[in-house]
Amino acid sequence: MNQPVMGGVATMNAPAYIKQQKLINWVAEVAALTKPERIYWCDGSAEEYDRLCAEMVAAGTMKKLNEAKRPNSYLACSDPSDVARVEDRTYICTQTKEEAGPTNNWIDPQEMRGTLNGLFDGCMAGRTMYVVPFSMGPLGSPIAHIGVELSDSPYVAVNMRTMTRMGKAVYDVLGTDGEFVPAIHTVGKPLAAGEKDVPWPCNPTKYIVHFPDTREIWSYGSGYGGNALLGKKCFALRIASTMGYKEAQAGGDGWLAEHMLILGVESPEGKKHYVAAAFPSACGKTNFAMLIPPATFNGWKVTTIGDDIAWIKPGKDGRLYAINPEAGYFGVAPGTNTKTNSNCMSCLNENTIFTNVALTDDGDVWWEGLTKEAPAHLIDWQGKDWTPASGTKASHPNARFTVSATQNPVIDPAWDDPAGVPISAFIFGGRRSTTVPLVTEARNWIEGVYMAATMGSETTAAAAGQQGVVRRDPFAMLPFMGYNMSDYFQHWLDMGKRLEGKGATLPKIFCVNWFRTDENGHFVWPGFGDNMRVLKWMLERVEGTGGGVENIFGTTPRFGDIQWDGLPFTAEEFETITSIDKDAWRAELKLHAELFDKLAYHLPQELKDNMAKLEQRLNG
Ligand code: SAT
Ligand code: MN
Repeated sequence: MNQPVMGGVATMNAPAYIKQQKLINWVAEVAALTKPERIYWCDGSAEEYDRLCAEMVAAGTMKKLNEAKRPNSYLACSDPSDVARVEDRTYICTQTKEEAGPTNNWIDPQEMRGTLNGLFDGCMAGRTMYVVPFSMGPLGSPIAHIGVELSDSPYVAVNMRTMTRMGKAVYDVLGTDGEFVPAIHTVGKPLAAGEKDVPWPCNPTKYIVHFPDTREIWSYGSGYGGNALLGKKCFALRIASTMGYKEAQAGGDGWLAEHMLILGVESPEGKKHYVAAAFPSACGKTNFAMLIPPATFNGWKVTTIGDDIAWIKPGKDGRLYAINPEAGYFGVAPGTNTKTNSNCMSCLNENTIFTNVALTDDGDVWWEGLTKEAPAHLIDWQGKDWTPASGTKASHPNARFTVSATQNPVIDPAWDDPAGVPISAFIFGGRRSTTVPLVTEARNWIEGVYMAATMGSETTAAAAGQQGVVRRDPFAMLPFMGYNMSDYFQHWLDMGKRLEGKGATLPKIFCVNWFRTDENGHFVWPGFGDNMRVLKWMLERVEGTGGGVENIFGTTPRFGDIQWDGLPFTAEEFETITSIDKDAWRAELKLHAELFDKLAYHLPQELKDNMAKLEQRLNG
């Protein structure tokens, strides 16, 4: 791996199995700019993963956990300033500001290229540049796409191996002229000759930049997941959403890149449906994707296709088919335990990278919520001694695990199927302590798109910034939209219209809220496995057997429409989380109107009409 340095630029030594000259030229160009000491071409092998991890242990970036307790697992602790996505440093650089839309930071592409060329000049000095080939989606699937990330972070290389289909086989799919998304990442901390590295290099200046027209991604200054694992939010959401939209603009059916989990539900009679559900970051997507039905739901099975991102494309039969472009889970550790997500806990038994959790005295990991009582002594995520009396959190609220999907005990047999799975229902959910009822079914596609477009959620630790304030988060895509939000709404509406025109039955659309609280601020709905009760009702609605009543916004279940056995939940409690407070909704509609004002450019007329109807019903 130690290749010689020639004239300040590492030699290429591209492996013979790479047949694409365009790719090799691009790597050479980036190396000429960033000036790494050496270039390393990742092959994705287990041997390579183990070696890179061992090197990071030697460098102090990771600790090897107790092999007897947590085989082949590691703990990485980041710089305290580099713990979450940086939305205010994330840019969409389209030709015009309108194309990026009012929800994105925009800078003229030429100007941004100038800035980046300056920042990236020599940024990898003294480091290795890893060439990381990856497929988002099953290799060779008609819904999948390929990317290549160049990064000076070995942490990125090993995480990408778990999170994507990474390695040599990608080059076979690429061939001599296949397309790939070029992604460049640096921690932004060049090393001078002889300079000692720090355990988690990063830079206070950060740029997460997307050029949708050329599908390029440039990321500077952060080693944190969503900023650095460029296959994830940058490619699979921001760039991919643009790709799907442009395909429709060019006259095709187009496709959707969504911030959605995908799960399968099978009834005791063997009837199976797949649903895709969008929630903002750190609102329980991973838990929902691995849900264990209550004991009284004999014979019901929930299986996982994906926990964070869905790529969705119309099939020949007019139905929407979804794949999980990822191959692993980058989930939130705090709050995860055998009660909230026992399947996830099984995933984490081995072969896991933990980031920013606490270290126990016997070389294992701990985080808030793992056990009722904290251990008497820990090393916290910042490397300091910690006891329950410390008064601080031992793990960071956005601490994460990286684990392969194949370790999920309830992985769906079709999770890797190149054809994807047909979607029967979309679910949109936010974190709202008031106003939004437990579950509502949209009466039609337009009403559903309206619900998703006007979704609000209280902010979480997944992004830097203030937590717990309600912000509009359309489709849970606010931080991940690659183009103009109103054009995206139109893309959804058009997709529905086109498919309906072909005689297809569209997925039903539901809006949920697991997070309503009582007057003391306590969650009323038990959530987790009990969400199965809501899921079952939704599937009954899909099949046309479920009961409900129409209200101002759509259809909601009555107390008697939900299966309650095994849960002592009263009609009064149900009322607390399903009631519609007209005054609260008048205030809510004002916020919808504010959002629509902000998104006025290209805002679909259908959504304005739907809002007018809502206002009428509310005041009528
Ligand atoms: O963006 S990350 O993948 O780091 C986590 C999230 O916000 O969902
Ligand atoms: Mn996410």
